[in-house]
Amino acid sequence: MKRILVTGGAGFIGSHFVRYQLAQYPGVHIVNFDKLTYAGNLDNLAGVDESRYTFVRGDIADADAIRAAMESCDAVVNFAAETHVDRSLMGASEFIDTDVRGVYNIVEAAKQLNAKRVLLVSTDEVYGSIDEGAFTEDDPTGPRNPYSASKAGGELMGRAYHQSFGVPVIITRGSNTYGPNQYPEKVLPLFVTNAIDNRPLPLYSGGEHNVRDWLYVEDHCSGIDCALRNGAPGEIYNIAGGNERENIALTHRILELTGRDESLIKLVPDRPGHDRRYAIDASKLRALGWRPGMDWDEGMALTVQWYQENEPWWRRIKTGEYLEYYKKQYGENG
Ligand code: NAD
Ligand code: TDX
Repeated sequence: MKRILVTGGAGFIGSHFVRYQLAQYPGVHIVNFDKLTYAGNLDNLAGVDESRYTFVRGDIADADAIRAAMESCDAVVNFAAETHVDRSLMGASEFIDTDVRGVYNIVEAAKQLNAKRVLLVSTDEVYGSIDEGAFTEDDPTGPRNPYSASKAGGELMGRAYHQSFGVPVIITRGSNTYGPNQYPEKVLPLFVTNAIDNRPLPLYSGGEHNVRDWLYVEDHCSGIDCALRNGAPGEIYNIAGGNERENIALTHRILELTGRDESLIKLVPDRPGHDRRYAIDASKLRALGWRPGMDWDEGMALTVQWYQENEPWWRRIKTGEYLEYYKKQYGENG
């Protein structure tokens, strides 16, 4: 793989993946194809080696544009997606355009161009909620919100293209990811940046019952890379962080690291259809040699420190469209 098309490479995980590829594989050239939605941010890629990196602004829902970008590449790794559950609950049209039709366009272009590898980055949310134990790749999917339903739709199209036409599609399902450069609508960067500003942390439903498994962004990238290079076409690989935390415990850790107290916690009405717990078993990817490297306490400390030291990055985001969304989601006094 000499030229890899990375779609959605200006977002949170995609931008770390671009840097990861350039650092790990000196012979690789990356083409980053990104629509630059509200979540896309070229600041995330400041300082990358331009001699081995090309940016193309485009929409994966545009079949001609994605096909043209794929023509010069051997493989494609898709990060491009509408990714926020709360936004999908306000309206899912863009989720269907990107997460379903966009993925269809990618696998169709891959079929036409005989791409060597197509890796679709998906999510543990497609399994739905689990009270005990952990999902394996053989378990049926049961998405329960419009975001995860759209991601599952894209996955199914990818699997169908492998079955029907032999397109070498590999799917990864990662757990909740955290680290630098995450758009501050997701709970972790939202709470960290609000805590820095001494503003309320809007915790849904008390946060005692909801559990997420946290995966450091570099570990998510190494997991995707392992599946891309060592995985088998047609297969699905879970990527788990192994750090299950109740939301309330996560919130307390953020308060501790930012030097704030519990008075900032604001209990707000629950998210509709809120999945209680996500948990996945990553044995299949571990059998290919992947291991997460980041310790939870260290990862949290590094992440909080990054937001403390990079205020201009998130203050630029917390304007305009962001403030409108915030008001709509959390109310005038949020
Ligand atoms: P993000 O929201 O930070 O970034 C998404 C990127 O995709 C942005 O750069 C955006 O401009 C781009 N994009 C959106 N629609 C596009 C389109 N139609 N055409 C081209 N580009 C488009 O996302 P993220 O959190 O980095 O997630 C990346 C991928 O990983 C997604 O597929 C997501 O479903 C998956 N995932 C995320 C997590 C998580 O916790 N963040 C966990 C598991 C899986
Ligand atoms: O303001 C909030 N208050 C709150 O209590 C927000 C935004 C979230 N929460 C809770 C809801 C969840 O239990 O925190 C938990 C995490 O919420 P999100 O950050 O919105 O993530 P989640 O819904 O778990 O989905 C994430 O993980 C899987 C990503 O957004 C997806 O893109 C990924 O696929």
